[in-house]
Amino acid sequence: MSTLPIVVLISGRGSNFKSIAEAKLPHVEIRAVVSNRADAGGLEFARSQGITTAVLEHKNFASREAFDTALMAAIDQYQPKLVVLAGFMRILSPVFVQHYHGRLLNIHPSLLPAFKGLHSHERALEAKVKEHGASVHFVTEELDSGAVIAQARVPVFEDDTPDSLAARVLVQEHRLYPEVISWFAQGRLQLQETQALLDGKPIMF
Ligand code: NHR
Ligand code: GAR
Repeated sequence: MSTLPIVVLISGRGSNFKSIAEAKLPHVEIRAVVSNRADAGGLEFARSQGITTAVLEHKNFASREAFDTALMAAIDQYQPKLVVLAGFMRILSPVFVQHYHGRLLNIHPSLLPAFKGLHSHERALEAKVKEHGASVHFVTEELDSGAVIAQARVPVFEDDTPDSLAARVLVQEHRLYPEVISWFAQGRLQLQETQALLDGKPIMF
């Protein structure tokens, strides 16, 4: 099997990036980690592992499109076959999403289609749901609305706070994301129209 070169995009702590790196997935090579914030904690871990890092601060660009164009150029230097959003906090414009069509993944901390967008844990608690979790999906133009590939579920407890719930979900994220990336590396995962396929069969949620 040939090796899958990937680029990981982060904005902060980078624990999902770390879980992917530490999984030491066969046939996956992390070519670079790119952050839109110079102070993202995940950058230090990358440097400690000898993984190439790049920082592109969105605040230095005049528009979202200008930032996204520079981000594409930065990513494409590494010629990834897959781009992984791991706690990346900037909405991406249509040209970016189309450029990486079928090879751009995100992990979102909710059971999609519930609680798209920011502050999903707070909103899950406000809605008094009994179950919450995380979803890995192909990224499409509409925020958090691309085909769902896999989900992990956790119970919600009466005394949960957004932080306690986020911590329970995060444990599952760290298990889920490396597994999905390994499927992609094995050539088992595809986006066909608006549907995710695993081993050629539709993944239903
Ligand atoms: N871009 C597209 N086109 N489609 C998706 O599905 C995307 C995306 C970019 C990021 C991650 C997403 C999440 O998992 C993601 C999915 C940022 C925001 C946001 O509102 C919302 C969702 C996600 C990421 N960002 C603000 C913005 O103006 C900035 C917030 C900040 O900097 O703290 O871009 O939840
Ligand atoms: C994770 O819970 C991830 O699902 C979520 O932010 C956290 C990032 O943690 N992503 C988003 O909310 C995207 N908008 P990490 O930096 O430690 O991986």
